[in-house]
Amino acid sequence: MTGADEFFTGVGQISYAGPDSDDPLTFRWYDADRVVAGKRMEDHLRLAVCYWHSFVWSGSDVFGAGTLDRPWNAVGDDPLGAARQKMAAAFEFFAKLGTPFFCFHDRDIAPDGATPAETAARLDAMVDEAAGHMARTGVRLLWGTANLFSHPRYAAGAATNPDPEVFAVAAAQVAHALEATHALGGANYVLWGGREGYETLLNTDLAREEAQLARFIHMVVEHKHRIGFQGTLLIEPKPAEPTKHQYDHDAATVAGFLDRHGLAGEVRLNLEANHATLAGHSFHHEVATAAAAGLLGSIDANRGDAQNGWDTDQFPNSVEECTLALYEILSAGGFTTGGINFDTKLRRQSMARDDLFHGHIGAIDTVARALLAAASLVETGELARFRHERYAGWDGPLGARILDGSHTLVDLRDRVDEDGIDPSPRSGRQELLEQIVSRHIERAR
Ligand SMILES: [Mn+2]
Repeated sequence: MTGADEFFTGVGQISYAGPDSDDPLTFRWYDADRVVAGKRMEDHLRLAVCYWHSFVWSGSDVFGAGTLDRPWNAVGDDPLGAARQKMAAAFEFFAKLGTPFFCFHDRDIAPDGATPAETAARLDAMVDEAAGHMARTGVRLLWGTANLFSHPRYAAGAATNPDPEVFAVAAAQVAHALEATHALGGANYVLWGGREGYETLLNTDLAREEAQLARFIHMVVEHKHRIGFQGTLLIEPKPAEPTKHQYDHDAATVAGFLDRHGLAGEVRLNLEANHATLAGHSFHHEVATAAAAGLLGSIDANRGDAQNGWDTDQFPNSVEECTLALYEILSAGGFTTGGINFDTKLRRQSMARDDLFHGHIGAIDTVARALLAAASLVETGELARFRHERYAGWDGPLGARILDGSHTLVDLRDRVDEDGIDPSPRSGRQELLEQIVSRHIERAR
């Protein structure tokens, strides 16, 4: 986009300039075509920009009004015109940044209408508009989702609402959002239950709400197959905020929920760094837990602030944290349909138009550098070798007979007595392993 319609004036195409570049509007580490561990960097990372924080959020917080320069938020009497203006700026940004994907909620791209029919027609119109921009720029859809938390009807949840009529409206909305995602060739569809939880147990029937949520997700699975959507369904865990407690608390909780309700094999996880910290976990823990359960789907890269407990959604800047997450992802075979979505927002005082570029460029270079370190850790196999040797006993006859069920407690008592089993403790080597990670990060070029 050029000329009068250009929104991010003064910023051109962002390109790779190498680690020694001093120009903040270049990539120092993200070199899309560079082959790392057998794949182009772009194909490993599958980077996406999120529509909501970047183009919808005005910079408002609970204490004050919007601060960001988002002229389309002054909707006036032409809400679709404003939505088109916002979308043009969004695709200008995606194209200049050079990220291959974007993500959206239905209400990010198309505003609510006065009636359900008008709301649906607006979404259809904006899906057509998006298809045009995608064809023009080559930007693809990593995932779509439905906003089931902003409208007042969802104050007590969507699928877990005490009123089945709210469930019905949410179901209609998700059917349409899934169809929109399918129409745009989305690689995944995400379910984030922003208000699927409770504020107080005094008015909450936990058993009913869990059954409702399971039924809702089964309906989404059914609809996915009915319309032939080939992408992956993902649940995004978060423990709290805005609710006091959210049912999709963390990766392990969702894994148990999926098993309990016969949904394993149909749904995987979209893991967010800041949601991990809200749950009292490291991001590394959440990614490793999902990988161990075979539920790794996609990630939302961001960070919180160590000095408060909020979901601040800041741009990631820790190469170490991202290296550990990417190490688990690469060790599990890498992303299939998933990728790295920057679920990130500017600070409220970052109100210059090019601040959105600075936030994303820093984040992209952080994950690119982490990819180099993680690939190097995987290629040399140093960590994997330690882990393999640590469990080597389980590959021997004793370990095998324990795991295949042929030994009982009594058999093991006999073995201990007769064979004189008397194991000695061995070093877990944590500090040494931490040094190995540091070395690979330092040397990643
Ligand atoms: Mn967040």
